[in-house]
Amino acid sequence: MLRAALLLMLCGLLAGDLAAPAAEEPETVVVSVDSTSLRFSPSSIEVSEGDTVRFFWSDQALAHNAVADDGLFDSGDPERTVDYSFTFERGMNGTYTYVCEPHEGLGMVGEIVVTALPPETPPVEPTVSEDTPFLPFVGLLVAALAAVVVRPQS
Ligand SMILES: [Cu+2]
Repeated sequence: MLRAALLLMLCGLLAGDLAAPAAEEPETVVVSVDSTSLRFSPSSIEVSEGDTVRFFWSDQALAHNAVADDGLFDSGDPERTVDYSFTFERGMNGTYTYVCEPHEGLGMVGEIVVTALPPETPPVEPTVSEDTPFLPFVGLLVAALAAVVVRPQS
């Protein structure tokens, strides 16, 4: 059983190596309000193009909003409960500053650094060509491992 498990693990690793690198999944980063009620939390974040920033707070003592200095995003009127998301699309890399309008003078400001994605590459059809030396090698390796596994235990 142990050998079979090891073989499965090895096959998994080999398959992982052969697979094309997975595209980075878009993420959502939540910005809330900290316990002082006068600061975004976290006040500075770094995301990638394609990621979403979600301004989310509920039942706060004070009403807040999040408005980009350049007008790119705006959660609307200050509210004690806000759930507003903004997605930074490809090409929108840069540094964005924003404020809570009622509390900007008290330092309730934030920063979002958006990093660029690597250039898009067209999807490549996986092909098995006869001059690919690696695939037969993997076959041999798996066969050798299988031989070890099926050998009767002494
Ligand atoms: Cu505020």
